[in-house]
Amino acid sequence: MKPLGDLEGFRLLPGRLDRPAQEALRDDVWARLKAAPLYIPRMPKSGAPMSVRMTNFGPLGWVTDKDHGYRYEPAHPDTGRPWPDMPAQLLELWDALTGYAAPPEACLVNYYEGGAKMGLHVDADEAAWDAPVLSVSLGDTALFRIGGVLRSDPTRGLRLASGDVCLLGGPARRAFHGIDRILPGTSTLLPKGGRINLTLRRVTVPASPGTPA
Ligand code: MD3
Ligand code: FE
Repeated sequence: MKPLGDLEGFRLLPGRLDRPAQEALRDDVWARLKAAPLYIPRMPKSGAPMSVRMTNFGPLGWVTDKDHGYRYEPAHPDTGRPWPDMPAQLLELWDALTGYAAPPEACLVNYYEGGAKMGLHVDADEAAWDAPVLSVSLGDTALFRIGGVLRSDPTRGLRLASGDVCLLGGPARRAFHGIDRILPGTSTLLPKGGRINLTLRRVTVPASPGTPA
Protein backbone atom coordinates (compact mmCIF):
# COMPACT_ATOMS: atom_id res chain seq x y z
CA MET A 1 0.00 0.00 0.00
CA LYS A 2 1.09 3.60 -0.43
CA PRO A 3 2.64 5.44 2.48
CA LEU A 4 0.10 7.07 4.81
CA GLY A 5 0.76 10.71 4.05
CA ASP A 6 3.74 11.75 6.17
CA LEU A 7 3.67 8.33 7.79
CA GLU A 8 6.84 7.00 6.34
CA GLY A 9 7.75 3.73 7.99
CA PHE A 10 4.29 2.18 8.08
CA ARG A 11 4.07 -1.16 6.24
CA LEU A 12 1.01 -3.40 6.08
CA LEU A 13 1.61 -6.95 4.85
CA PRO A 14 -1.90 -8.30 4.22
CA GLY A 15 -2.22 -12.06 4.64
CA ARG A 16 1.47 -12.47 5.51
CA LEU A 17 0.49 -15.55 7.55
CA ASP A 18 -1.54 -18.17 5.69
CA ARG A 19 -4.27 -20.12 7.44
CA PRO A 20 -2.04 -22.99 8.64
CA ALA A 21 0.46 -20.48 10.05
CA GLN A 22 -2.36 -18.60 11.80
CA GLU A 23 -3.63 -21.86 13.30
CA ALA A 24 -0.16 -22.82 14.52
CA LEU A 25 0.36 -19.39 16.08
CA ARG A 26 -3.12 -19.44 17.65
CA ASP A 27 -2.30 -22.80 19.25
CA ASP A 28 1.07 -21.54 20.51
CA VAL A 29 -0.66 -18.52 22.08
CA TRP A 30 -3.42 -20.67 23.57
CA ALA A 31 -0.95 -23.05 25.19
CA ARG A 32 0.86 -20.14 26.89
CA LEU A 33 -2.31 -18.58 28.33
CA LYS A 34 -2.48 -21.35 30.93
CA ALA A 35 0.81 -20.15 32.48
CA ALA A 36 0.15 -16.44 31.84
CA PRO A 37 -3.61 -15.80 32.04
CA LEU A 38 -5.22 -12.80 30.37
CA TYR A 39 -5.85 -10.08 32.95
CA ILE A 40 -7.69 -6.75 32.92
CA PRO A 41 -5.22 -3.86 32.77
CA ARG A 42 -6.07 -0.68 34.74
CA MET A 43 -5.41 2.89 33.71
CA PRO A 44 -2.86 4.88 35.71
CA LYS A 45 -4.33 7.09 38.50
CA SER A 46 -8.05 6.45 37.77
CA GLY A 47 -7.73 2.67 37.94
CA ALA A 48 -10.41 2.43 35.22
CA PRO A 49 -10.35 -0.96 33.52
CA MET A 50 -9.35 -1.22 29.87
CA SER A 51 -11.77 -3.14 27.65
CA VAL A 52 -8.94 -5.24 26.17
CA ARG A 53 -7.53 -8.13 28.20
CA MET A 54 -3.76 -8.60 28.11
CA THR A 55 -0.83 -10.81 28.83
CA ASN A 56 2.77 -11.00 27.54
CA PHE A 57 5.42 -13.42 26.29
CA GLY A 58 9.19 -12.93 26.34
CA PRO A 59 11.63 -11.52 28.92
CA LEU A 60 9.66 -8.27 29.45
CA GLY A 61 5.95 -7.52 29.44
CA TRP A 62 4.02 -4.27 29.16
CA VAL A 63 1.74 -3.76 32.17
CA THR A 64 -0.35 -1.00 33.68
CA ASP A 65 -2.14 -0.54 36.98
CA LYS A 66 -3.65 2.24 39.09
CA ASP A 67 -0.68 2.87 41.35
CA HIS A 68 2.37 2.33 39.14
CA GLY A 69 1.12 3.17 35.63
CA TYR A 70 2.60 2.05 32.33
CA ARG A 71 5.85 0.10 32.44
CA TYR A 72 7.67 -3.10 31.48
CA GLU A 73 8.00 -5.90 34.02
CA PRO A 74 9.70 -9.33 33.90
CA ALA A 75 6.79 -11.10 35.62
CA HIS A 76 3.01 -11.50 35.39
CA PRO A 77 1.20 -9.12 37.80
CA ASP A 78 -1.14 -11.83 39.13
CA THR A 79 1.01 -14.97 39.16
CA GLY A 80 4.36 -13.27 39.89
CA ARG A 81 5.98 -15.74 37.51
CA PRO A 82 8.17 -14.86 34.50
CA TRP A 83 6.30 -14.48 31.21
CA PRO A 84 6.30 -17.56 28.94
CA ASP A 85 8.80 -17.57 26.09
CA MET A 86 7.92 -16.10 22.71
CA PRO A 87 6.53 -18.42 20.06
CA ALA A 88 9.37 -19.31 17.66
CA GLN A 89 7.34 -18.22 14.63
CA LEU A 90 7.24 -14.66 16.00
CA LEU A 91 11.00 -14.52 16.52
CA GLU A 92 11.47 -15.77 12.95
CA LEU A 93 9.08 -13.14 11.64
CA TRP A 94 11.00 -10.42 13.52
CA ASP A 95 14.27 -11.58 11.96
CA ALA A 96 12.79 -11.86 8.50
CA LEU A 97 11.03 -8.50 8.47
CA THR A 98 12.79 -5.99 10.72
CA GLY A 99 16.50 -6.36 10.01
CA TYR A 100 17.00 -5.12 13.58
CA ALA A 101 20.25 -6.35 15.13
CA ALA A 102 18.77 -7.49 18.45
CA PRO A 103 15.81 -9.73 19.28
CA PRO A 104 12.47 -8.39 20.53
CA GLU A 105 12.06 -8.41 24.33
CA ALA A 106 8.30 -8.07 24.67
CA CYS A 107 5.35 -9.69 22.96
CA LEU A 108 2.20 -7.96 24.20
CA VAL A 109 -0.96 -10.03 23.71
CA ASN A 110 -4.14 -7.95 23.34
CA TYR A 111 -7.41 -9.88 23.39
CA TYR A 112 -10.50 -8.08 22.06
CA GLU A 113 -13.98 -9.47 22.69
CA GLY A 114 -17.40 -7.88 22.24
CA GLY A 115 -17.15 -4.11 22.29
CA ALA A 116 -13.46 -3.95 23.26
CA LYS A 117 -11.46 -1.10 21.75
CA MET A 118 -8.27 0.87 22.32
CA GLY A 119 -8.20 4.67 22.33
CA LEU A 120 -5.70 6.74 20.34
CA HIS A 121 -2.27 6.61 21.95
CA VAL A 122 1.46 6.59 21.25
CA ASP A 123 3.69 3.69 22.29
CA ALA A 124 6.29 5.56 24.33
CA ASP A 125 7.42 3.23 27.12
CA GLU A 126 10.38 1.74 25.23
CA ALA A 127 13.93 3.11 25.47
CA ALA A 128 14.81 1.50 22.10
CA TRP A 129 13.16 4.17 19.95
CA ASP A 130 15.07 3.12 16.87
CA ALA A 131 13.56 -0.37 16.84
CA PRO A 132 10.43 -1.02 14.81
CA VAL A 133 7.25 -2.53 16.25
CA LEU A 134 5.87 -5.63 14.57
CA SER A 135 2.19 -6.52 14.94
CA VAL A 136 0.30 -9.68 13.99
CA SER A 137 -3.51 -9.87 13.87
CA LEU A 138 -5.45 -13.11 14.49
CA GLY A 139 -9.22 -13.65 14.40
CA ASP A 140 -11.91 -11.08 13.69
CA THR A 141 -11.06 -8.01 11.60
CA ALA A 142 -10.27 -4.77 13.45
CA LEU A 143 -10.95 -1.21 12.42
CA PHE A 144 -7.53 0.33 13.05
CA ARG A 145 -6.92 4.08 13.13
CA ILE A 146 -3.59 5.79 12.63
CA GLY A 147 -2.71 9.49 12.57
CA GLY A 148 0.49 11.44 12.84
CA VAL A 149 2.90 12.39 15.59
CA LEU A 150 0.49 15.02 16.96
CA ARG A 151 -2.83 14.02 18.50
CA SER A 152 -4.43 16.74 16.34
CA ASP A 153 -3.04 15.30 13.08
CA PRO A 154 -5.62 13.85 10.66
CA THR A 155 -6.19 10.12 11.02
CA ARG A 156 -7.19 7.41 8.61
CA GLY A 157 -8.83 4.09 9.21
CA LEU A 158 -7.91 0.73 7.81
CA ARG A 159 -8.83 -2.87 8.44
CA LEU A 160 -6.51 -5.38 10.05
CA ALA A 161 -7.59 -8.92 9.20
CA SER A 162 -6.44 -12.31 10.48
CA GLY A 163 -2.93 -13.06 9.24
CA ASP A 164 -2.08 -9.43 8.50
CA VAL A 165 1.28 -8.20 9.73
CA CYS A 166 2.02 -4.55 10.38
CA LEU A 167 5.50 -3.02 10.65
CA LEU A 168 5.95 0.36 12.29
CA GLY A 169 9.32 1.96 11.87
CA GLY A 170 10.73 5.43 11.34
CA PRO A 171 8.27 8.30 11.91
CA ALA A 172 5.30 5.88 12.03
CA ARG A 173 6.76 4.39 15.21
CA ARG A 174 5.76 7.58 17.04
CA ALA A 175 2.34 7.98 15.46
CA PHE A 176 -0.96 8.07 17.34
CA HIS A 177 -3.00 4.92 16.72
CA GLY A 178 -5.84 2.87 18.17
CA ILE A 179 -8.55 0.29 17.55
CA ASP A 180 -12.05 1.70 16.97
CA ARG A 181 -13.81 -1.66 17.07
CA ILE A 182 -13.81 -5.30 16.05
CA LEU A 183 -16.11 -6.63 13.33
CA PRO A 184 -17.78 -9.72 14.83
CA GLY A 185 -18.12 -12.88 12.75
CA THR A 186 -15.40 -11.97 10.24
CA SER A 187 -13.09 -14.91 11.04
CA THR A 188 -13.42 -18.56 12.07
CA LEU A 189 -9.91 -18.76 13.56
CA LEU A 190 -10.89 -18.26 17.20
CA PRO A 191 -13.63 -20.65 18.37
CA LYS A 192 -15.51 -17.99 20.36
CA GLY A 193 -14.70 -15.14 17.98
CA GLY A 194 -12.88 -11.98 18.97
CA ARG A 195 -9.41 -10.85 18.03
CA ILE A 196 -5.87 -11.38 19.26
CA ASN A 197 -3.16 -8.87 18.46
CA LEU A 198 0.48 -9.70 19.13
CA THR A 199 2.98 -6.83 19.17
CA LEU A 200 6.70 -7.44 19.29
CA ARG A 201 8.90 -4.71 20.71
CA ARG A 202 12.50 -4.07 21.60
CA VAL A 203 12.39 -2.31 24.97
CA THR A 204 16.02 -1.73 26.05
CA VAL A 205 18.75 -0.30 23.87
CA PRO A 206 20.98 -3.18 22.77
CA ALA A 207 24.62 -3.04 23.85
CA SER A 208 26.86 -1.97 20.96
CA PRO A 209 29.17 -4.69 19.67
CA GLY A 210 32.57 -4.15 21.23
CA THR A 211 31.29 -2.50 24.38
CA PRO A 212 32.95 -4.11 27.43
CA ALA A 213 30.44 -5.91 29.61
C1 MD3 B 1 1.43 2.28 15.20
N1 MD3 B 1 -2.19 -2.40 19.67
O1 MD3 B 1 -0.62 -2.69 21.84
S1 MD3 B 1 -1.40 -3.06 16.64
C2 MD3 B 1 -0.64 -1.57 21.30
O2 MD3 B 1 -4.38 -3.97 17.47
C3 MD3 B 1 -1.53 -1.35 20.14
O3 MD3 B 1 -4.00 -4.27 19.56
C4 MD3 B 1 -3.16 -2.30 18.60
O4 MD3 B 1 -1.63 -0.26 19.68
C5 MD3 B 1 -3.89 -3.62 18.52
O5 MD3 B 1 0.05 -0.61 21.69
C6 MD3 B 1 -2.56 -1.91 17.29
C7 MD3 B 1 -0.59 -2.12 15.39
C8 MD3 B 1 0.36 -1.12 15.95
C9 MD3 B 1 1.20 -1.43 16.98
C10 MD3 B 1 2.12 -0.50 17.43
C11 MD3 B 1 2.22 0.74 16.84
C12 MD3 B 1 0.40 0.11 15.38
C13 MD3 B 1 1.34 1.04 15.81
C14 MD3 B 1 3.17 1.68 17.24
C15 MD3 B 1 3.26 2.89 16.61
C16 MD3 B 1 2.38 3.20 15.60
FE1 FE C 1 -0.04 0.99 20.50
